[in-house]
Amino acid sequence: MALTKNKYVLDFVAESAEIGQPDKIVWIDGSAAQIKALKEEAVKSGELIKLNQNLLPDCYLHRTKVNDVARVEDRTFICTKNREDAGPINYWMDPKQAYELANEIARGSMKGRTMYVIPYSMGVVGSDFAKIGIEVTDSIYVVLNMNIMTRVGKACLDFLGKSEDFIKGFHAKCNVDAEKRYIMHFPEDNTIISVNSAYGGNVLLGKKCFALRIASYLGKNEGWMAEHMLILGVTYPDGEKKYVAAAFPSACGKTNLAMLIPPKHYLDMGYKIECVGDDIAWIRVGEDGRLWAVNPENGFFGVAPGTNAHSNYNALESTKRGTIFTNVALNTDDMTVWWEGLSKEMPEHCIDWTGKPWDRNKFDKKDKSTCSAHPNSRFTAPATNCPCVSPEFNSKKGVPLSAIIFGGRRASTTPLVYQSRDWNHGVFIGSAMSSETTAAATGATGVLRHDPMAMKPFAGYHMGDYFAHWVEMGKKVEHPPKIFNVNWFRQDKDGNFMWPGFGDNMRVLEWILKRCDDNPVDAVETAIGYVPKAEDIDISELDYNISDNKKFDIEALKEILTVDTEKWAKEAEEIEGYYNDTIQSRIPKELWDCLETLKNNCKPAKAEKPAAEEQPAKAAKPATAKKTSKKA
Ligand code: OXD
Ligand code: MN
Repeated sequence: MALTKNKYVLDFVAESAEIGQPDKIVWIDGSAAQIKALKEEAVKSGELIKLNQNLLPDCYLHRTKVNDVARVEDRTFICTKNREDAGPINYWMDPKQAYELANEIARGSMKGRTMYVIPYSMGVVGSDFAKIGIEVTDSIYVVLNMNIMTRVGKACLDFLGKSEDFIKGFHAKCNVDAEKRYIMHFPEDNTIISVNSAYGGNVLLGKKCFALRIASYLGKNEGWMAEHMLILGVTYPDGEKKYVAAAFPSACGKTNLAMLIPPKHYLDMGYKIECVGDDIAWIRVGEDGRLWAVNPENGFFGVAPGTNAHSNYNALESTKRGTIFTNVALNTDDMTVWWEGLSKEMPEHCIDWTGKPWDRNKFDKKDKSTCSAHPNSRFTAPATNCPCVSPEFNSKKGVPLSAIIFGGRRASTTPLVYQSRDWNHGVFIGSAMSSETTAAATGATGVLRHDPMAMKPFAGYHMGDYFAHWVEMGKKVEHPPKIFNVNWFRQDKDGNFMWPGFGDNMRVLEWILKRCDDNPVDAVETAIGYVPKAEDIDISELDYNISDNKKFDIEALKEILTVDTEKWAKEAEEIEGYYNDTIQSRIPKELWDCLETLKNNCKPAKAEKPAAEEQPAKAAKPATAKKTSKKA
């Protein structure tokens, strides 16, 4: 029975049913009884495998088809009336043509199946940030995952009332035919259509499709921001709390940073990290002139491989109950799950992610095809399971941001951390981000590509307009957060990671937040921005072997803080090429000015000048075209 009288919702459901032609329509009220019954049905049909309920209560395993394991960026479309508005780095399709194509593919595909109607809210139901979505789908897996990742049920419809203001999402699994797979967004119609996939990022329509692509478009028009960012809180020994948002590309450690456990001596002093979100931030200007952020999601859709008690204890704990695992291995000895990196010991009897017996003796860590779990295998876990979930997780007004951090995987060039000179320079740094690709999307991994603000796959409109929106937001915020860039992935000449990462990133976070104080710690002004003095990063009790014969020490720290102006001159050229050849138009003048400053700062004559007196560089100092390059 329909859970609402809202005419617009009823019309959307009726139109969807006309296309899909399901045997049955079931409205999801989100009640425990309904969810339990759906899990039982999915176990019966083989869509879910019930795991050991003593060791992993209410946990299940799901396997996707082997052709359907990641986001498909080349089949993801922004369908705007005007092609230019989708911009040069989104795939575009004419909306009329897109609707026709999708309808033709989906027509009759739900025959013999049930169509579920999921009313959900991104953000705490009833808060100023919250937005309602209705997803129809013929997949129980989608219903169960959406029930973890979003706030689902009748309360969302009650909040919506008679309004037309909701995002329509139509998902039909069809035959999971990769050649007919389309993820289509119609930002001008508040509509999303996804056909022929059952992989999370393509079908949990509240996540990437709504909370990033459609929301970024809404944010531009309504004066707020939807970003691919984690949000974390740092509690100081005296109880003070500060919040940070950080944008890293997919599978580059957002979940790890969001839940980090500080090194022991920080814990002993009383420092604590709390997780508000691990993937998406919706950000608005608060009445106090600061930026306030919420995590619109309700769970974590985290990458499993590499997650263990050392790399991310809190994430692992979050998966211990009420979790759906996708494409990990099944340990048949005790009906638990396993993935590469979970433990040193590999299970003796295991079914791999494709459903075949796995022989640990054939495992070769250099050959991904020998892995038991898919490199992009996932866990969908409720946020409230997380031992360090922030008390502000359900806050209706969000948390105020002191800092925004950008970062990517860069083997060289980019130092461990640096700070922008001001907001616009920070926007420039975000716009110029590049990172090595990962298994989160189909295609080659480890290839360096531009990923501005980690939003390349997620900005629902022209990237030049998106940069301009950032610049505009800067004008609206009286007390903007400071903007930083980090790189945990610098390598030595033998390819060893030079920074330990994980919990030790706390040391960098501490410096970042000190730079946000009224009396910030000093920094060195370089060609690219403010870099820490090595002695200002706390490396006490840091015990890390870069390689068998090299331990991490202050010299190694100095090395990863180095700004090589020759390399940066090349980087500036590269950024200019990206602006001109890829983004092409609509890039705001403020960013061109920053690029010009970078180019000037890296000119050999200037770079070779003897370093001038060091500046007690106040973060709030207005941007100057200062040309000296100093080493930390
Ligand atoms: C994700 C992604 O799943 O970015 O969060 O791909
Ligand atoms: Mn993501």
